[in-house]
Amino acid sequence: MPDDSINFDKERVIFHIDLDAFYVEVERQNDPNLRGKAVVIGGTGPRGVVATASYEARKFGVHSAMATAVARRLCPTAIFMRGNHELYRNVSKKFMNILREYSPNVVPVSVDEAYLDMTGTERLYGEPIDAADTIRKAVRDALGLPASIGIGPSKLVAKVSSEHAKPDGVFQVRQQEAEAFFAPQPVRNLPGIGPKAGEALAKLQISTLGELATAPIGPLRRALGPNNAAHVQRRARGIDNAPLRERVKAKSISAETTFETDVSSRSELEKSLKKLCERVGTRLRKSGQRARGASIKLRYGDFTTITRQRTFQAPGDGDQLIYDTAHALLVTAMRQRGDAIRLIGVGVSGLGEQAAQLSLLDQNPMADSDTSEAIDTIRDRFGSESISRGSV
Ligand code: DCP
Ligand code: MG
Repeated sequence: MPDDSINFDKERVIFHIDLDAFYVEVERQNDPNLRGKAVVIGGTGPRGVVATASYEARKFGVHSAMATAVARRLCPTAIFMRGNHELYRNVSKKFMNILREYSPNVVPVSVDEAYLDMTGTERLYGEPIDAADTIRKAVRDALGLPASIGIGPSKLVAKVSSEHAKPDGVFQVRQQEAEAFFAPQPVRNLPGIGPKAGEALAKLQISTLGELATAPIGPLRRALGPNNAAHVQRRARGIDNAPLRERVKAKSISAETTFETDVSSRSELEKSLKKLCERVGTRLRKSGQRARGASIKLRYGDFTTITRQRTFQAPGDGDQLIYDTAHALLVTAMRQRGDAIRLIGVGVSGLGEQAAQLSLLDQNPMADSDTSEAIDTIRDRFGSESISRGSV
């Protein structure tokens, strides 16, 4: 079937389900005092970053990935707390298992988000809207968590619809409605259009999906890449024939920056390193995985490139852990060669959910201490394994 031919009669029924303010709602299950209040979860130290905020806090402009210090300024009355990632991962597993009772084809995409193929389930669950309410109720009854569901003929339309379903709702868009539904939305609402693509499009005076859909292809090719432009333009019209299951879980996650002019100042390099570590850490936690180690990449002014990596004492997903490891690697590398740097990158590898086997040890408050026996136990159990398996 050519990419943009649509068969309206045989529309698929795809659900995109996403839990509302996931970390916050899990915390509210444990502590009802948090209900109805502005709650911000994330790093609470001076370098902390917001993982998520309750909808009450979002009204003040607080959002994911913002510095916690900024969030405190915007919403000083909010309750700030560090998260319990182990708990969220366990809840996430239960959530996915509930979904599997309703469709044999469930594709988790992050800790609190999945696609379900509900095509042909009408006889079992009725109209898609009713099936969605049944699933939302099942999640609410079992876990106490609010969920939103977008329904569409494709993953793309379902995903964009679920944003409109939030919070705690259902929103359905059929294929013949998709183009009109997409047209007025800002380009950044299209999954795959990040800050860079958004900026490139703004330079072409393209701010909505309707404008993107009808823009001349030449400049778009230059802005989005020659192979990408036509594909993005079809998606901007709400056309997506991608199968449900296509993404392989990443084995590593990395981010890098090229400086406009080469940098040799340590403090400036540390600043960039910190940002990169947070970006990588966010993506890692969203994937619901942990890493066994971190690496850095440095390219010098003469284009020679080095990479250095180190295994964590125990698998983890914290920004601080990634930063501390990457920073130690940077300091060592700079001692070996102090030349100005053109590009700096950070990565995490050895990703897996198996790392969560550490749960019991994790809850040991001693596990934070380098000298604790718990850490030694972890080293014994996981140190050699991580070496023999390499990146899983
Ligand atoms: N998360 C994170 N860092 C980010 C984004 C998210 O640690 N930059 C974590 C916290 C979130 C969870 O992932 O609770 C799920 O991410 P969502 O984007 O689905 O955000 P929420 O579920 O919190 O809110 P909502 O989906 O209602 O917008
Ligand atoms: Mg969510």
